[in-house]
Amino acid sequence: MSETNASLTEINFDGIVGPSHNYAGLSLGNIASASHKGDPSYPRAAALQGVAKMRGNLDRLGVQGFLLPLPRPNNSLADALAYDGTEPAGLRAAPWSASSMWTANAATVSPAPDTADGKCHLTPANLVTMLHRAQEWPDTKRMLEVAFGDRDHFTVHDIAPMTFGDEGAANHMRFCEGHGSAGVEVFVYGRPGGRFPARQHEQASRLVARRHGLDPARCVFIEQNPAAIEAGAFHNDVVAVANERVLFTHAEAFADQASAYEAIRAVFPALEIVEVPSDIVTIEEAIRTYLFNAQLVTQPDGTMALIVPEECRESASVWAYCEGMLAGNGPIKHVIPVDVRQSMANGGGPACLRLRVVCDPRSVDPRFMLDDAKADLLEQTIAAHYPEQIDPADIGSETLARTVVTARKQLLAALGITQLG
Ligand code: SUG
Repeated sequence: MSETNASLTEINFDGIVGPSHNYAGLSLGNIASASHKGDPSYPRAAALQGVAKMRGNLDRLGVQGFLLPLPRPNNSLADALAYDGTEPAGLRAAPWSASSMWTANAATVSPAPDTADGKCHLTPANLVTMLHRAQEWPDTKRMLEVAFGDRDHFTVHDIAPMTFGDEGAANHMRFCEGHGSAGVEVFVYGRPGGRFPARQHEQASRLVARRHGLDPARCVFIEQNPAAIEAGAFHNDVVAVANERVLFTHAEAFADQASAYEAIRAVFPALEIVEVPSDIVTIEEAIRTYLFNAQLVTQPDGTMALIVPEECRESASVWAYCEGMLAGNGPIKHVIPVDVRQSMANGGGPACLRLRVVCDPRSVDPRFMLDDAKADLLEQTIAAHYPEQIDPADIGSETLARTVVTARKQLLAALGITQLG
């Protein structure tokens, strides 16, 4: 294996939940989104849950970043949709979506040890499959260019051409001996034609790998199991997660499970697979509880922890599996439940809420790095300015628009970020 660059660390950049967080049922194929459609949402609680998760990870890992909510309502999208009252409600809700909180879909990231020019490459995701998500990339790209503006260390690319759906890091896994050493990057794509859209296209994954300057011999392209997509795994990160040598996966994640393992092992022989069998946790229960939409992290003492949603603890089969796993001799030594229920109700677990970037923390714009004082500041600003509740009928209201715009402005002002107003 290549040498390790000790200055490189994995940083989780969590999306701060935006003040317009709501349940509009916009994501076909995402069961939580569909089943919570029309429920009242609680943006203040949602954002505070997110900050609490970040605080926990800051304590645990010593480093934590964040990305900001995007400007909402998006008036230019609203104008483009030419409302006259005949449009479906989903079209009215799209410009209000706070979906950029799920930063696992913000971009695909290839860290410096994997790339030909030794820089960290980021390609913002075009998210073309869903209208409410397709509006994100221009603002996301601008933000990535600020947060990762140091051109000696980072290259932020254009999005993939819109013909090819790209949903970013949610369909990308990286295997390595340690985060600072050269990795093997695994891209998981869906084949279209099923009941639900396959949101990650193979050619998007392949062009991202080429433009990031990855060694083709250290890239693996794997098809997602169409049955998993049918069951509601609209991204690979709903059924599998990787960290260093470890792949934690459901037995039905990939179209051909054995060949997928073989293909990764062929280029990364140290691979350790923790496979959860279907007769222990069904794919439906895995998707309902988001056991795999977990953050699998290496703690400073070298042990691995799995940060799962609280919903896992409430499921008899999932929790029994976790307890059995901890009693065994596997690589995952801790399972830590966190409360992100407001995000979960829209299909976003702990892993959806973060974008992993392996880099030298000193190369990141410090305004996007969390410390305790900034966590306090975020909490105060959220508590003072975020709406407590949004009912479906509030979407489109002038009063709510003013509240949402002001809350975001206050957040940016508190953090001293002026470029993204
Ligand atoms: O794109 N939900 C998001 C959830 C994204 C989860 N991300 C990862 N798995 N990485 C989505 O489907 C629901 C919005 C609504 O219905 O109002 C939504 O967009």
